[in-house]
Amino acid sequence: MTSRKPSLTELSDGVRSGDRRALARAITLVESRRDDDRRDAEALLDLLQPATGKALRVGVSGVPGVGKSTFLEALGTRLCDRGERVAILAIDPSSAISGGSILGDKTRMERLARHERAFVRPSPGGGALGGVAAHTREAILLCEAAGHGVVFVETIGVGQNEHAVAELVDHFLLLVLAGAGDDLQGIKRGILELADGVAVTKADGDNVARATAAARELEGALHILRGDAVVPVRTCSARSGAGIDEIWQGVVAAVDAARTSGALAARRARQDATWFERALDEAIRARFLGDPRIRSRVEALRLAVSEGRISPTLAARRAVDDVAPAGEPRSGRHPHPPE
Ligand SMILES: Nc1nc2c(ncn2[C@@H]2O[C@H](COP(=O)(O)OP(=O)(O)OP(=O)(O)O)[C@@H](O)[C@H]2O)c(=O)[nH]1
Ligand SMILES: [Mg+2]
Repeated sequence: MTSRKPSLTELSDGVRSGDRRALARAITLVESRRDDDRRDAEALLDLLQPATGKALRVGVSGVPGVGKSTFLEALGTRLCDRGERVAILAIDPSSAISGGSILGDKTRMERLARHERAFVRPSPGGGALGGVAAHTREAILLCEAAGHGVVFVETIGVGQNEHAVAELVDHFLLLVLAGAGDDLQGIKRGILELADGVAVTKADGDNVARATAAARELEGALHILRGDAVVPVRTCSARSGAGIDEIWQGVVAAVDAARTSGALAARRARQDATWFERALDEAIRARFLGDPRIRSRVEALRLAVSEGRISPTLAARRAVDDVAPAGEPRSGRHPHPPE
C-alpha cells in the first residue's frame, strides 16, 4: 500500500489480506472522532462484517503492575509459535492523562510485537470510557477480519473500564497478586463477579507458596460469591512459564463448552443488543447536538443548571421538548403531516 490515503475498498482488501499497515490504519480510522472519519469507519466495518466474529475474544484485566503485559507476551508468543495468529489490544485509560504509559506496554511486549503472526496495538484512553470501549469493540472486529484467531484485550482493573471490556469478550480473565495475607481485601467484589477465570501471577521464586495459598483462598471466596458458577483459580509465572499453558487450556475449554451449550451465542447476542442501545443513544445525541441552534440552547440550559436556576432533569426535558414537543403526533397515523 502506498502512503496516499487508500480508498475504503483498498483498505478493506488490505485488512482482509492480513496487511498489518492496513489493519493499523483501519484501527486509527475507527478511533477517530471526526465526522467524516466516523462515516468511513462505519462503511469499512460494513464491508468487513462478513469476515468478523470468528476469533476467540479474551479480556485480561488486573491492577497496574500485576503482570498483564508480561503474561500476554509469554502466552501470545507461545500461541504464535504454534501457528496461531494473535492480536493484542491494550487499553490504557490513564494514558490520556499521563500521555506516556502506552509506550510502556509496547516495550513490554516488544518480542511479541515483532512476531510475524502477532499484532500489538495500544489504544489511547482519551475521553469517556464508553467511547474507548466502543472503539475497542470495532478494533476487535477489524482484527478478526484480518484473520487473527485470538484477540486479547488488556485493560487496567481500575474503575469501570473492565465492565465495558467484559461486555466485549467471550472470556474475562482476571489477574491478581498474592499479597501478604490481606490480599482478598484489595480485590473489588464487582470485578470478581465479572471474572470467568482468575490467575494469581508471579508464582515464581519464593513467591510460589504464597501464590498457591492465595489461589486456594480465592477459590473458596469465589465459591461463596458465585455459587453455582465455577470460576477456576490458577497460578502462573510469566517469568518461568509455569501455569501459562494450563491457563490457556482452561480458557479454551470454557469457551468450547459455552459454544456447545449455546451460552457463547447467547452471550454475544446479549453484547450486540447492549451495543445497539449504546450506539443508538450516541447517534441520537450526535444528531441532536449537531444542530447549532439546539447546541446553543443546550449550552444555555447547561449554564442555568450550573448556576442552580433550573433542575438538571427539567433542563434536559426542556431541551428535548424544544425539538420534539410532547403530544405532537410524529408518526403512525400522520406519517406526512400537511405543510
Ligand atoms: N517475578 C515476576 N515478575 C513479573 C512477572 N510478570 C511480570 N512481572 C514484573 O511485574 C512488573 C509489571 O509487569 P507488567 O506486565 O508490565 O504489568 P501490567 O499489569 O501490564 O502493568 P500495567 O500495564 O502498567 O497495568 C514488571 O516489572 C514485570 O517484570 C512474573 O511472572 N514473575
Ligand atoms: Mg501492561
